[in-house]
Amino acid sequence: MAEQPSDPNMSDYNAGQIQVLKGLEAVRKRPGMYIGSTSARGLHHLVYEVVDNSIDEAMAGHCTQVDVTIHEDNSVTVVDDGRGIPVDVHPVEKLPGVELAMTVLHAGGKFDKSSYKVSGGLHGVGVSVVNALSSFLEVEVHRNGRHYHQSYEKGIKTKELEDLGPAEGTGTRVHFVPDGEIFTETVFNLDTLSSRLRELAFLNRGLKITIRDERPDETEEESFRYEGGLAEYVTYLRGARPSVHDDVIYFEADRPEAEIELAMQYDTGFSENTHTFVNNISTHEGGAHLTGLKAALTRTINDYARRNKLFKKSDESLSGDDVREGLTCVLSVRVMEPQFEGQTKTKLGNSEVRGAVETAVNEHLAIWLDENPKAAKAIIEKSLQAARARDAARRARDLARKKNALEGGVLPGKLADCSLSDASLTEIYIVEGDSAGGSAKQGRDRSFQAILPIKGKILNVERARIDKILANVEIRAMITALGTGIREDFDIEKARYHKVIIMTDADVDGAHIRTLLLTFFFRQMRELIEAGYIYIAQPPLYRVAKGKQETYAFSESEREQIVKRLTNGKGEEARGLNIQRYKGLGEMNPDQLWNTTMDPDGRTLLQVTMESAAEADSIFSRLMGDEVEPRRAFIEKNARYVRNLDI
Ligand code: 0RA
Repeated sequence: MAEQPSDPNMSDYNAGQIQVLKGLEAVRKRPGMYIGSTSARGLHHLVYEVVDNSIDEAMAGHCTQVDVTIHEDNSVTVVDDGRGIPVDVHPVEKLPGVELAMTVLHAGGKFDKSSYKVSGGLHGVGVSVVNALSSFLEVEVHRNGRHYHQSYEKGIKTKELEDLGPAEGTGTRVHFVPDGEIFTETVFNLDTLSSRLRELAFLNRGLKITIRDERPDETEEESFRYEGGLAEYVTYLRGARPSVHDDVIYFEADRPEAEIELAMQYDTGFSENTHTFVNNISTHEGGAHLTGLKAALTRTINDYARRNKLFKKSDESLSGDDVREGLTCVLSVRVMEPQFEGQTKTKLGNSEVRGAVETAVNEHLAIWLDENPKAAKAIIEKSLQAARARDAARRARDLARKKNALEGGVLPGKLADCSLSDASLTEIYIVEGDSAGGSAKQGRDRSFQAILPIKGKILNVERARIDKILANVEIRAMITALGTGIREDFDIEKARYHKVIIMTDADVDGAHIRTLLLTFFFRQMRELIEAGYIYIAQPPLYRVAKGKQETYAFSESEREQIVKRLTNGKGEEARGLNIQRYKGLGEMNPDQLWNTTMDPDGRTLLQVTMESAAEADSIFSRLMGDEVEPRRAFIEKNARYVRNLDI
């Protein structure tokens, strides 16, 4: 393209016209910069660009109908009944307005500053870009009672603006052939165009948009016109999902920062369907307007529920996700100078719009809820259900995550494992306290006996929910050591030991800890009890020594018998008799612990059985409660669930 004023064909071009040519040349050199791509997407964008101009005319209140036609040759015509592009000669540029619009980048906005025009992103680059990327373009204007015509090739005019004679009404017709040298794809997709045009019709209440496809085999015409605007859009988007309330919530608000239009309706589904638009452009990435909407929704719905006593508990509240579950919502704002940001330039940056939307939604939604108490109640109930489901789901997720972590295979650091790996031969002692654990580690037969010390107090979790129980380090160590997993994931085949021996102090605290452990096994590893893998160690209560001779008593009556025997009936006061009461396992040295409690040849183990799962369940359930008495009763009756084994 020649740019030199000395070029004979260009000699009458002024500086402005050289600028025009440079501009159009830039568009053809880097079309992607202006329309995003030269593939099908960019191709369709040409149509949107032309239609946008007609829509601008409609938004300004001067246009009622836009007709789009795809011709046989894959060229497109867009006709509107707006005011028509001005044709009078511009005083400075000395060219007709329509010619400036067709050749000067971003010329559109220069005509009319008072309307909402799109800018930024790929929109609003102007019809001149379409012109530059078309091998042929003709524009016709009905205005001033006359019919005007002008044509171009690759953005360069091939005819001066011509007056073709008298005409009725006003409007603009643009017919263009996308340049095959620019586009890798030159075939239009009817569905693609239809869905954008339908969207535009919903967004511009009452505007009629038609699309006709004249290509062979595809001849089809569709017409979109929605008197209900966004409200109808919401009904359309909701589709077959049953609604929670009959009427679509709808309002418009005029604010200095933005014109706001919102429509929404809840359905019985679980997904959120929110679409936001700025000046008819879909803002996929959201932005200020969406932020304002979300804040207002959460606040207004919570306020309403609280004011109308629809929460059961005083501290109950609904999260943003709760109040958006099953919501179909379209928010459309019109902003004078929109700032489009984000990866795809579909995020509204204008921060002042946030507050405008938030205030408007707070106000109008509160009024709507007050005026529609039945619908409001249904909406709150739906949100409360969402809240409960979300809570349950979160617990299940946490549980699953924790279970995964427990199956990780890294054995707890406190576990002193045995060397044999055949589970049918091995046993694990779960020992109360680190000091007893130390003695047990020293006294054990390390070939088949593993020791896991646990801190008793931390196990005080009988009334906690499973998520809390599983957050307990001691419990986690135990699950990992046993290797079976818990609950639905429990697998007895993975048990790393076939004897799990609870070894606690022979006092009330010890009994308590034993109860807690049994509760845990019953709830989380019931099959372990059913398989008979759970045992209770029986450490002695007394050591009765006479000289070098030492005997152990496991009960009061046993102690009495021993004392009688060693003193020939004289009783405890007899000299030379040393009676020690064990207050804890820790008081025994490793040898004593081995001899009395751990050596399979000398120990007594009680096997935990379940007379019936139902009965055990009821006992454990009572133990889960706040009352102390049933818990104490259980501890006393514990022996009912165990029977002597090794004797
Ligand atoms: C600028 C000013 C006026 C109309 C338009 C542009 C206009 C542009 C297009 C593009 C396609 N269809 C269009 N319709 C109108 C109005 C000038 C006036 O009458 O005051």
